[in-house]
Amino acid sequence: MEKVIEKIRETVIQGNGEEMSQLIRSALEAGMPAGRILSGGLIDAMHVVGRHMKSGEMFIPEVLLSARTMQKGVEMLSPCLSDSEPAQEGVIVIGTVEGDLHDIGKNLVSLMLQGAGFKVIDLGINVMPSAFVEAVRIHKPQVLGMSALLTTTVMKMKETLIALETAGVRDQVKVMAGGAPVTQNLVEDFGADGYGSSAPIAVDLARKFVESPS
Ligand code: B1M
Repeated sequence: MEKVIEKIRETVIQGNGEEMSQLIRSALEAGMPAGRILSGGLIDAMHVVGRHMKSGEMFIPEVLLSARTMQKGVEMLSPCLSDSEPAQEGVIVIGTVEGDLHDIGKNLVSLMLQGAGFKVIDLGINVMPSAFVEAVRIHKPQVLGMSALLTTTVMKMKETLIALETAGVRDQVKVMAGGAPVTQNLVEDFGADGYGSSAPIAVDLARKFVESPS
C-alpha cells in the first residue's frame, strides 16, 4: 500500500498525470481510502514541490505541471470525498484573496465543505475585498472563507475584514481564514473568527459557526 502512495507522490512531483490517474484508479479499486491517497500522496507531493521550488530545483512551468497533476488527482478523488447530499448545513462564500492565484488548497476546502453538506459559493482566485463584500450582500452566507498562500497577500485578509466592517455587513457573517502563511495569531490580530489549518479543520469550524452563530 505504502509503495503505491510513494509512486503517486512521485508522479505528482514529475507532473505525470497519465501515470498518476492509472495509479489512483488501481489504488481505489484495491480499496485504499481516498483520504489517504489525498493526504499521503497528493498533498505531501505538493510540500515536496514547494521545497524544490524554494531551493531552485524546480521552476514555475514544472510547478504548474505538478499543480495540474494534483488538480486532476483531486478531481478523480472528489466523488469519494464528497457525497451528493443536498445542501443543509448552511451557505459559505469562499475565495482566494486579491493578488493571489493559488487555489489548490482553497478548492480542497470547498470540496470537503460540499461533502459535509454545505452550499459553497466559490468566488475563485484574486478576489478583491469589494467582491467578498458584494457576495456577502447577495448570498447572505453564514460563513465567509478566505485563503492566501503568499506572505504578501495575507494582509488582504485584514483589508477584506475592514471592507466588511465599512460596508456594515461584518456582524452578519463569521469569517474564517486559512492557507500556508496564515496562523492563529494573525487571524486573531486581523479580527477574523477562526483559523483553518487544514481542510477538515475548516469543515469543523464552519459547522461550529453554523450550529452556534453567537
Ligand atoms: Co506558489 N508559492 N507562487 N505557485 N506555490 C508557494 C506558496 C511558496 C511557499 C513556494 C516556495 O517558495 N516554497 C511561495 C510563497 C512564499 C511566501 O510568500 N512566503 C510561492 C511563490 C513565491 C509563488 C510566486 C510568487 C512565484 C513566482 O512567480 N516567482 C507565484 C505567485 C503567483 C500569485 O499568486 N500571484 C507563485 C505561483 C505558483 C503557481 C501558479 C506556479 C502554482 C499555483 C497553482 C494553483 O494553485 N493553481 C504554485 C504552487 C503550486 C505553489 C506550492 C508549491 C504548492 C501550493 C499548494 O497547492 N499546496 C507552494 C509551496 C507550498 O505550499 N509548500 C507555493 C497544497 C495545498 C493542498 O496546500 O494551499 O496550504 P495549501 O492548503 C491547505 C491548508 O493551507 C488549508 O487547507 C488546505 C488543505 O489542507 N487551507 C485552508 C488553504 N486555504 C484555506 C482556507 C480556509 C481553511 C483552510 O478557510 C477559508
